[in-house]
Amino acid sequence: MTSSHWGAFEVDVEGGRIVATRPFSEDPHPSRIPDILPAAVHHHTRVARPSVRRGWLETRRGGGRGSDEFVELPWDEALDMAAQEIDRVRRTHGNEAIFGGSYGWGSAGRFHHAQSQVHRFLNSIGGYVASAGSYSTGCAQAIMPHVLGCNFLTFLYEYQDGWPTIHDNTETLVMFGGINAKNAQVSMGGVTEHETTGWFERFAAKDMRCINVGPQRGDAPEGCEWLPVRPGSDTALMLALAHVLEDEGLNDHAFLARCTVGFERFRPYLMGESDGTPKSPEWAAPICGVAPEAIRELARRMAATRTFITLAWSLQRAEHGEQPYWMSAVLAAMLGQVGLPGGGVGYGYGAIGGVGKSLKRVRGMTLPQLQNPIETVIPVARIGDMLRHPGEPYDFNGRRGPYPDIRLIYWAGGNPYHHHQDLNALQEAWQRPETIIVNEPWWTATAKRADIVFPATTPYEREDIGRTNLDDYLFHMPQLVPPVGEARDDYAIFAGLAERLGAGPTFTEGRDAEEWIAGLYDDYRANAAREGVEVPDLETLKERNWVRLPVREDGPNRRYLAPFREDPEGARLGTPSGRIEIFSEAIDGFGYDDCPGHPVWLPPSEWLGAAGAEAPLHLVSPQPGDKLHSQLESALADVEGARPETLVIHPEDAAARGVATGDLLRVFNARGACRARALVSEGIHRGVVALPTGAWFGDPGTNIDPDGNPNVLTRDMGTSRLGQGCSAHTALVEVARLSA
Ligand SMILES: Nc1nc2c(c(=O)[nH]1)N[C@H]1C(S)=C(S)[C@@H](COP(=O)(O)OP(=O)(O)OC[C@H]3O[C@@H](n4cnc5c(=O)[nH]c(N)nc54)[C@H](O)[C@@H]3O)O[C@H]1N2
Ligand SMILES: Nc1nc2c(c(=O)[nH]1)N[C@H]1C(S)=C(S)[C@@H](COP(=O)(O)OP(=O)(O)OC[C@H]3O[C@@H](n4cnc5c(=O)[nH]c(N)nc54)[C@H](O)[C@@H]3O)O[C@H]1N2
Ligand SMILES: [Mo]
Repeated sequence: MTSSHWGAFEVDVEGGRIVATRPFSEDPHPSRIPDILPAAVHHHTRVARPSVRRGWLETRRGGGRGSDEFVELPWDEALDMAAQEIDRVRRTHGNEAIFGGSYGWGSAGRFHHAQSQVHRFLNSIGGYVASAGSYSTGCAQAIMPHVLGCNFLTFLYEYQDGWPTIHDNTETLVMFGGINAKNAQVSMGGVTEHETTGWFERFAAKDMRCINVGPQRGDAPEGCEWLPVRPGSDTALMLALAHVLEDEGLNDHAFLARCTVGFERFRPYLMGESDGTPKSPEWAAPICGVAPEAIRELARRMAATRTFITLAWSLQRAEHGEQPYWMSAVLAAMLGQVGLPGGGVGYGYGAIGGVGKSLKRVRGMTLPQLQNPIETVIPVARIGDMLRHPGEPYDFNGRRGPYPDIRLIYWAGGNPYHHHQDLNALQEAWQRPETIIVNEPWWTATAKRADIVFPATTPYEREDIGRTNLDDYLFHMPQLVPPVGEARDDYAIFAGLAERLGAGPTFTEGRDAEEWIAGLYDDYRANAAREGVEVPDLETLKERNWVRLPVREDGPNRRYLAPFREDPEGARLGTPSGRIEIFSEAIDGFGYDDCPGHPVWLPPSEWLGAAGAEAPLHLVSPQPGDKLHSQLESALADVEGARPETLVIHPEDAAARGVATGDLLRVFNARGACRARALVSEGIHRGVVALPTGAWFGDPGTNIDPDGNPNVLTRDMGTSRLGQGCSAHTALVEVARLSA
């Protein structure tokens, strides 16, 4: 038995190979993702030995990444070479020239957490340029503290209502972007009991009205109502709902006066007094594609019942993603239910399986990362800009500063050629640094575009502990099979480099992996005891393989907005005013035209309202249902008919292009092109197409990405100067049938 980001599963091993996986008995709705695992772990695309790109080996130059062949070297030689190069760069240019942001999910397991390992290593040798935020919620992490006054991730995981509270209290659940059981399959660090589907069965049984507001019917479980809206237009719809509340006297002015600031600065915009455009249902209808009467009916319903508004993270993974997030809090405040059980607003239910679980938290099992002497940090999704514009200033959440001049990139546990937008542009910018080093189990597009590749083990080839505060299980993850090829653990790779760079003792503290795991485990166990949670000792856990911890609690997630609602003065929020900020003096003071002092409707540069003949369809690129991002893709791509990826298209758009289900397509815009396989469906808004992420980016030199990676089409731009998040969902494309 082992744990993973997609849950726990049993593993059958024969002759040193994983031959099958089976669901964990305690999981009511196990994920099917592990089915493909045996084929992936032993796949021919595993990196067998340390490998160095021939062009770099011969010239030490950056050009040619992605097209050169690789030369395999013995470990010692490759480690010597990498250490010498890191040393050269830090001596010549300083540690400020090393980018170690190294974003990505890597794998579950606490000690062998690749990001912690690479950050600890780089800190032990003088530091690195880090990245802040995430592709998941970077924009929300910037905007929401201005509005709600607390760290967004703390709000998500500790303050929002849990499923039981929603079940017991909510009458109307309005889900912008849906609540998706497919996405709740995974959760960072593990999700043992997959609960989302079960909760929706219970919601249906008690006649909770669940409304999925978004471009795809399938974003919410069956039985939910679907209110189709155009992508990128949610803010307009929310403004119109707010307009109805104000217009019809349903706005809770008493709550606004007690618990918010700035409604009087927002109201003239809402009612059209400041710009001559009332944000009425008639105004919003052509923008979002929802009829005025349906908007009115929804607003009245929301005011008349206990209403919980939820937003998928996807809404802020788009240009001006700050606006729907901010506006949702304003709408919830106008309804006056913020802080009531099962009322108000919450974010990311269904985005990952851990959101909504009501659990007591215990700190620990985290590898200390040491201090980073380098203070330069970029917003994570701005890596392309950083490489293109060294030394040039950019704005981020009220600060302005230059991008660093990066000479060396180290990546472990992430796949930028999966996660970044406009991959053709990234590939060009990627040629600039002098050296790129990657630790990877598989020959991903990122590994193929590196200069030095170290083969890393997968979790099944090493021992670890599985735990997260978003789950109530604790796992011993035994080593199940020997390392594939000559793969080594990230810890061993970094220990080898640190030693060569004179930082061996700082990095390892004289401990091997087993000693680290035992030490981290004991600290965690002591923390748990202080919290009154009994955790078995490591030997007992090893024998039992897993335990369920007594950390479930009903409604612990009510410790922020509920007390604030009761006593706004005594339990002030962390905003400058101590209240929910409908108008933010701080944001207004930044002077950003792309994120002014209160929520506004700002049309994105690419959406159906701006569609032209060249690119008439809005592309959304959601998470894949059959895997986690680009992981396990090598084996999935082998399945007959699985690639290129499936693109969902509305029947009218398909008919206009002579496209039928199963047809091979070319999906394209000015940034690039990929292949896809058509699935014609009524479950998608007309004018919208959906192509999941996760297909591996192809080799350079093809003008059409063969397997269907949507990031050849997406736009690489910040959400705004405030959030600088990833704008993956803002893209227009055209689709055509490919012959044969
Ligand atoms: N168009 C579009 N793009 C998106 C998104 C979108 O919605 N649309 N979503 C974005 C989001 S939210 C995210 S989080 C990102 C995800 O992007 P990533 O997190 O970068 O994607 P993964 O495929 O999970 O990459 C993890 C990599 O780590 C490797 N790995 C696994 N275990 C280990 C290990 O132990 N050691 C080492 N060294 N490597 C290991 C895996 O093989 C894999 O290549 O994508 C973003 N990109
Ligand atoms: N199986 C699986 N699950 C995953 C992942 C995975 O790779 N595989 N990745 C995980 C990660 S890292 C993250 S961050 C989360 C992401 O969780 P989310 O951000 O919630 O998920 P997405 O799949 O990007 O988007 C969900 C839906 O939002 C809709 N949508 C897109 N744009 C808009 C819009 O403008 N308005 C509205 N109303 N709807 C819109 C799309 O139809 C899409 O299907 O998922 C996690 N879960
Ligand atoms: Mo994410």
